[in-house]
Amino acid sequence: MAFPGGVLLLLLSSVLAIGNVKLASSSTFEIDYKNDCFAKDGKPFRYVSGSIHYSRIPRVYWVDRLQKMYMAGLNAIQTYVPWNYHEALPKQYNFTGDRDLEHFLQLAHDIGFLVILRPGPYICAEWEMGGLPAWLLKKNDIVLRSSDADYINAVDQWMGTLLPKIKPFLYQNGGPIITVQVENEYGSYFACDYNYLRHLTKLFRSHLGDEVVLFTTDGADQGYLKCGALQGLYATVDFGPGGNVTKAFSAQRHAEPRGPLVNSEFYTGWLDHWGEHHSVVNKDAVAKSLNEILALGANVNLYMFIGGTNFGYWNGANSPYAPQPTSYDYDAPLTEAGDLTDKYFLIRDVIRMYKNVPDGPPPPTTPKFAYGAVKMKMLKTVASALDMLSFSGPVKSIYPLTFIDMKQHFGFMLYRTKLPKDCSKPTPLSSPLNGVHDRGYVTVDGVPQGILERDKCLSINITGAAGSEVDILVENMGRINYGKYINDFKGLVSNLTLGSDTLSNWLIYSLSIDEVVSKGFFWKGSHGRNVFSHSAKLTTPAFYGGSFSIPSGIPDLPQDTYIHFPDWRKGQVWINGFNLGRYWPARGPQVTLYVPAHILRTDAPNNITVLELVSAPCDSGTCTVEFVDTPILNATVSHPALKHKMFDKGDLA
Ligand code: 6GJ
Repeated sequence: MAFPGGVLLLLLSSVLAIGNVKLASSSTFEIDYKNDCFAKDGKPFRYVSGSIHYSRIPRVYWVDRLQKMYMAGLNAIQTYVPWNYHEALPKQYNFTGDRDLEHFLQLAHDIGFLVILRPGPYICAEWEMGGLPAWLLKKNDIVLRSSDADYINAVDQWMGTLLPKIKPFLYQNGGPIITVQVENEYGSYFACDYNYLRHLTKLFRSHLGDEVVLFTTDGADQGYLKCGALQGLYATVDFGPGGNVTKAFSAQRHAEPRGPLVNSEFYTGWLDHWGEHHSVVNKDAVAKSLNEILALGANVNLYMFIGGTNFGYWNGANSPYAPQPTSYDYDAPLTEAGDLTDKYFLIRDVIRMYKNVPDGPPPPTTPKFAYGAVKMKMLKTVASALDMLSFSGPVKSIYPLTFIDMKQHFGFMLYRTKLPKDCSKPTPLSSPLNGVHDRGYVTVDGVPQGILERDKCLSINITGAAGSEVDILVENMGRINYGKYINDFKGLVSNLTLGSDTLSNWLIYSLSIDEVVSKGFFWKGSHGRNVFSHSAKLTTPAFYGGSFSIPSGIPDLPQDTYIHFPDWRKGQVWINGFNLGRYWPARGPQVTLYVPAHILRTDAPNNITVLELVSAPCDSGTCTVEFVDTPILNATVSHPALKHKMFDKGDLA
């Protein structure tokens, strides 16, 4: 059959194009059900992987951490993609700087790693709302992680942006990504919506093609696999050290009678919560169970190999409400700051029994520098800075509005009303429905009265004359990342009562603190004076500032450091406008915050801004912060508020 020239050229080019795709990469990564293993380019393959979350490590340190992981003998890394880290507002995407996922994947590839990618859309991970963006809650009855039409539309839009970025990095296309996880431990979630999992499977296939191995991960129990596994997705399990490895894998075998054994999260450590003792996991127990897993020929991902940091407001929480700290050290083989530990070398020795470990030493632990004490001074109380912080002024509302109502997702919001009656005698200010999400710092005419706290303190006594100004600064401490309460609304989510009366007629101030701090506004204008509470244990929530210069003439500065808050209680800290995270030494276990060197500068003073919420040591105390070279993550914790008492006196720590 004769073809006109143009058609012939088109046919030829399409054959070549198809050929090119195949020719460009004859790489294959499959499940070999006959030999119960993975097959990479047709040969049996077992991965020994470690979890690293790029969203918790500054971009400047990605190579250092990845190289340390490579020198431990790992041949793969596993990472989550937090949706809310890349789409802060609907269709406003950010894949630059510390969020440059493609650069991270390319670095992993260049270093020689394969990649196990976990794009969610939900990821758990002790990360704010399990990675889901808070703006989903605009539909206040949305059923997250289900076939809810609004949720699915948002997921389709997000995955339609993310997955095309991922496709070129698939192993089949010459990249490092060998497997892709769908959802995350869905069997632990109440919805058990198979149509949702089916939709995700179709969605991932439509963007990534039919070759990539898609898998699920669930707790190692048939109960979890019942709702977490789905035909067409390879079921894997997760479990930590100290248990019966064979029994744990038998749960996977129930779902996958043939194919590779896979532990997708072998816990090398564990997470912390504010007010609980720092979690540590015995390195010998980790080594013993790892050895048993590898001896079975199983594939394993060590969760976490490096935990890193929940900078800013990115930490999640568990329920009953228990937020996680800024540090995600996780007692992992590499510390939050990337330091090598005994656990690292012990794990490397176990891996060396089963596969080649690169010769030579890993990159060394980075040096830490103690820049010393920095004098702080009070800049402004939150109340006196409202004109700066609340660009559009207050919203009037008879009853309180939530963060979502106010179109704010993170940080702090100020709720103001007037005392409707004389409270010259201590009068209970209460949240009968436990609606302070998550902590409310209460002042009357600027005088601190106490602190309301979700699930811990639902009532405090206040005093003041009728008509006095009642301010409640509400702090969002991080959205629940696991379980059925991840639709975690913030702010005053239900009414407050004064005595037996419901408070009403509110002025609600959305606070753009990060923007104001980054522009250095607090340093201008007059500096306020503190107001102490009648109990003299509290100070009015206020901003404090200080600056320090990196000494010249000392080689290799700036170096990493840790910031310590002697006699401060709880707050947020920024350095040169970078939101380092939350400090809460009064509650612990974390006392110091990791300061990566790249946020410091040598060409100008380094500006420190602290928002102290409970009590600052600046009228009689030291009023300094201190840069030290050793972290404190395991302070002893014992606090009355930790007994989960309701209707108890405010947390004065
Ligand atoms: C994993 O399941 C999760 O997939 N996991 C944890 N489970 C939640 C337990 C709550 C009481 S704790 C550490 C890990 C990560 O959250 C991981 O994302």
